[in-house]
Amino acid sequence: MNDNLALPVGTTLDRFIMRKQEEFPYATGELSQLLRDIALAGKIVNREINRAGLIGIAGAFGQQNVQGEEQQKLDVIANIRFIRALRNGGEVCTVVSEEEDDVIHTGNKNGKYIVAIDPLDGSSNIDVNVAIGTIFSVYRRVSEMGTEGTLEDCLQKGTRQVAAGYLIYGSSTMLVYTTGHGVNGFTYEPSLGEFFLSHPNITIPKNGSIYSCNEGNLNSFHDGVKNYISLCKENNYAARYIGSLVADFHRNMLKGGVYIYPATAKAPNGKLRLIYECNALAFIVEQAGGKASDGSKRIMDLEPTELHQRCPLVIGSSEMVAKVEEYLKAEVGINSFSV
Ligand code: AHM
Ligand code: MG
Repeated sequence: MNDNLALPVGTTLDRFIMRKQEEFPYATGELSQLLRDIALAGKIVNREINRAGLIGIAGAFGQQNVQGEEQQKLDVIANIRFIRALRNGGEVCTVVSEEEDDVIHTGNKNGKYIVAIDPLDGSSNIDVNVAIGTIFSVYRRVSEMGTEGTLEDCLQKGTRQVAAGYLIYGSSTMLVYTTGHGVNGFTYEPSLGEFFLSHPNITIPKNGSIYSCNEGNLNSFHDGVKNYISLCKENNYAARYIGSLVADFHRNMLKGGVYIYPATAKAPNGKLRLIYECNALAFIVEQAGGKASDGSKRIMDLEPTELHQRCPLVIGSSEMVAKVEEYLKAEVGINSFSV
């Protein structure tokens, strides 16, 4: 699965992408360029985040997105930066973004790819200096070249992703991505303006002792989830919940653990979005040897029916995810956490 054993820690992202492309004789370089475009926008967003408190771009924007969530100024800025980079790059015909009601056509009718993106995830943590992230998925279009992308292009199953990744703006900034040949992580060196390979061939431990969920919602979880959380407590697992999906996911992938966002009374289908949050992380976790489920079904097998569709998410170490599924199955009459 992993094929970059020859590339040492410290390799720049650009060189890494170029070397990967050389391994595919018929590759045209467009996906490579697309990944570079995302990395460039990520550097710009990283800069904006780091100085947000100084230049008046912290705080609420004063509008809600299509999902009725309060937009932060940085949500809006990140959305503009990523869309601009993808438009200028030319490889992408259509973008689906958490911050936009409808699809965005870039004008690149000969672009081969569709990108689904959450430009800045973890909005509630933006103003308080806690890690936040960007999540993205890349699909090959199924519609005719030379036309605008279609809804069908954007509603492909997670199994059809050709690449997925995230940026985490944390104690350091990292880009982690997969093109289906393992997962690699790059750390940003701000004084040089470069991402360097720091975490080659990431694998997630099969089991772990960290569980991450918003336990404030416990009363409205299904019994299966409640029982699993009791098991975690009996085993003295560590409860770790940042409230930024990327950050919680990243920690659990490196250390071993499970992240759970089940159905709740407030969010009967879960809170997280299938197309630009769950599928991307599902692709990454599977490439790292882990598992992602909605409580009974594999996330990447779910059929998307709408752009901003939500689904419950259980993701992380394979044995822990399997255990949550087992506990949910034991609940009479419930095959998934959706209600
Ligand atoms: P966002 O895309 O509006 O930032 O919402 C997604 C975030 C995730 O990053 C995080 O895991 C979750 O929402 C936290 O939700 P809650 O505050 O309900 O625990
Ligand atoms: Mg989000």
